[in-house]
Amino acid sequence: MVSRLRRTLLYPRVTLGRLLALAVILILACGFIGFTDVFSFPARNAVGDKGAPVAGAVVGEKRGKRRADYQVRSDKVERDAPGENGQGVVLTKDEQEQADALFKKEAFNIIASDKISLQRTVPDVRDPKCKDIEYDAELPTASVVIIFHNEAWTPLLRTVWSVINRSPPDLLKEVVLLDDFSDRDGLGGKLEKYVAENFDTNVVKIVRAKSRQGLISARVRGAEAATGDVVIFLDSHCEANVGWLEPILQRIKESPQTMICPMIDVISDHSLTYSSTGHGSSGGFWWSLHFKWVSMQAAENKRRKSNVEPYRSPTMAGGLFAADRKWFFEVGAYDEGMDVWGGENLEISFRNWMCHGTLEFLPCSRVGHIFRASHPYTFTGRDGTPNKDTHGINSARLAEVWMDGYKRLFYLHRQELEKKDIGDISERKALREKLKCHDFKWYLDNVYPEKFIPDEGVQGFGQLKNDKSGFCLDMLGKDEKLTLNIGVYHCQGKSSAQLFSLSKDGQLRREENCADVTKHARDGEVVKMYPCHKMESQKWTHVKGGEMKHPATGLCLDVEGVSNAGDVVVKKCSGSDTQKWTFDHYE
Ligand code: UD2
Ligand code: MN
Repeated sequence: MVSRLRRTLLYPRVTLGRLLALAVILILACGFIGFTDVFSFPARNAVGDKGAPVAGAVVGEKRGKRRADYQVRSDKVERDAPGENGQGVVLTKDEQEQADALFKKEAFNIIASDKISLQRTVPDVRDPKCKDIEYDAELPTASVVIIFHNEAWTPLLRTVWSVINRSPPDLLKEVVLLDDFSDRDGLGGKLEKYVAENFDTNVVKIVRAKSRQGLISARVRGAEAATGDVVIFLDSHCEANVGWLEPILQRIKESPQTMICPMIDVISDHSLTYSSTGHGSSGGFWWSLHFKWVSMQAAENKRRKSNVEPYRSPTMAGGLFAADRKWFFEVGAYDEGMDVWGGENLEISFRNWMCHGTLEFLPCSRVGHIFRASHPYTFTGRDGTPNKDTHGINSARLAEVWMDGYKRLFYLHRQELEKKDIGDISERKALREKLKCHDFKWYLDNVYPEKFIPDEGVQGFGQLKNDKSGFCLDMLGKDEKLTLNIGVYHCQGKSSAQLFSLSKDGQLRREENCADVTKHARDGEVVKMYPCHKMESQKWTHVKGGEMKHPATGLCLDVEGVSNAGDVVVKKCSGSDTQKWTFDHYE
């Protein structure tokens, strides 16, 4: 193509066709240069010669459309520097020892992080179709609120740089760095100096809380300081990917009561490798009110025409989401009676759904997050209580305000909280009244019909007892995220470890896992819990006081020869007393 064009230009044999072609090329070229800023787009939010844009933000602005491909790359970072393109960092033996020693305090590999440029690039892990989507040139503006308490320097600044370098300047109103009363070295004057030297301080603003707020109130302080149309919250150890912002703003422009979560990619806490979380994950919860990743709801999967479309999620993980700023406050911001950490993610999810909003995950918007196994800060409450169970108390507040009768399922897991002082919740109850929100049953029926309710619409539930031995089925305190054997234990009364249900379609199950026996099982085989599916290895038949039979193998649940805290087995059905079972409740 190029050589043909050159030949044409060098040896012009003027024909009408060629003249016309040349005219079209000229018009297109002028339009392109005139309508876009590809060659002149400065890194407007950064000060000085910090970077060069590699792609234009506004493509064909005159046509009112743009693509999500804005990215500034620092001239000063070598392409093969440690961690570039989201690679992990390999440490020397000495460095690794240092990192290991610091891991407990920092909860991640700070030595690896410190070796990586604050402006490293990350792999564009979006579905390629995302790059073809056109967004409006005119979009609402964003305030990105990054809250932090004693965050390490490099993850914090890398979060800021990733936002600055990968957000079109015309859409990024500001970055609010909300310091939740940190007392770590470097986060005071040094941070101010760094921000002043490296960013436009009209864009990157530091706001300091005067006392420790906890992450929930800290976010509200951040949103109060924000002035953009849309407020986007990020944890202080994130990396925004290419094109992360445009889809969020487009969706909120179309639907201001929708809260939006970008896909949360994983930055390894050990190597700092950036990797894609894959596709189709959605937010759920355990009845203990811990957040849980689940697969996309079947109805959403069916409804969507393309896998780059946004999809509805029953809940969010909490840290990374966007809302129309006015709507965020209208729908009640957060429950500021919640302290330090935990529970607010499910609270805002239930509340937004129940009070006439929606919640969506956006496959084309991706932000990495360092998932840490512990917290690099104390859990001292605002009332001075050290090591406060803030997740428990915050969750009890949410259960009391939003879950109606279903709070019974939470208290089954957290009996000790039922009588605990959880503070005043009258304001939150008044909010629910004022907004005329739906009830929790509406939420379960309409937003999360896939959520299993252990004591509704089942054949039987409660403890499953064998009278002969006095044993009940029991998970024996094992981690149910792992596949494991079902045990038996002396019946304990009301205990979440002994709560089982027999569903209408014959699953002997807990919240997520079902009792499973393979068809090759032999007499005396143990029974395992696996994620529920509808296949025959997980089907059981039972009548009150009788056997619990697994028709696919013809075997029956049995405690013969099993001792306390041992594993329950399946044996040839014999009608023996060790094969007779009774639930507390039958429907
Ligand atoms: C997850 C969320 C987190 C929050 C939490 C439940 C993601 C990726 N993260 O835990 O945002 O919703 O669940 O509460 O979904 N911080 C303060 N003040 C404090 C404590 C923490 O400002 O008193 C900051 C902290 O510096 C960080 C953010 O809050 O930027 C979240 O804390 P985290 O990263 O320890 O929480 P995480 O990711 O384990
Ligand atoms: Mn986090």
